[in-house]
Amino acid sequence: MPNQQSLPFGGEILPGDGSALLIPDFISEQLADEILQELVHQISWEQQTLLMYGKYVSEPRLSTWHSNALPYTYSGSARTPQPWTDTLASLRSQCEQHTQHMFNGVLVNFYRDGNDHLGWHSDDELINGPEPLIASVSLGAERRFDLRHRDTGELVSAMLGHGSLLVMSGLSQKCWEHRIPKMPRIADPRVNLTFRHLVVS
Ligand SMILES: O=C(O)CCC(=O)C(=O)O
Ligand SMILES: [Mn+2]
Repeated sequence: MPNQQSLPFGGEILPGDGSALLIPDFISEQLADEILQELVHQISWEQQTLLMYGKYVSEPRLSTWHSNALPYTYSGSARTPQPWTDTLASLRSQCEQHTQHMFNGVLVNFYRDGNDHLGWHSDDELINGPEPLIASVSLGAERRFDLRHRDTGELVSAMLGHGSLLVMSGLSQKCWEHRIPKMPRIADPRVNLTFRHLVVS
């Protein structure tokens, strides 16, 4: 696995087949501190159970799905939409202004410590559209984000720090998988918000 010192600090992190653009200081430290505290304490966190290889397993993190009315189904599990809070709507506007794209839902993940994680996957469900643009805001503990090319197996990693924004677009979901690996030495919590535009017919 990559040495953390050698990981890119901002800019484009993919060598091709899509884009993943990292902006490390998207939100000021003070505002990021306030939003993190609010989200950790005010969201009614849920722990999803998924059916995997015939067995029910609890996701190793907490999460919620917020949108006007659209349910979101991934790995066979439909998320009931929660309303937008003022803070989530304000973050959405900041992401919309920065990316010049509209978002109609946000999946919020709460990694309680370094044992919480997210396995290899792509956000390639049909409802995301063919080449989705996803704005991913990170707050709290810095965690490593790995990407793996589906055909070549090439690995790329970056550290996602407090207040950063990662914008994934183009072929990034079709050609690459991504994950947040376990980092058991990390004791602090992290919240990640992925703003998405679900395509409804
Ligand atoms: O926590 C992260 O940075 C990634 C979240 C993610 O990939 C997802 O919610 O689909
Ligand atoms: Mn994802």
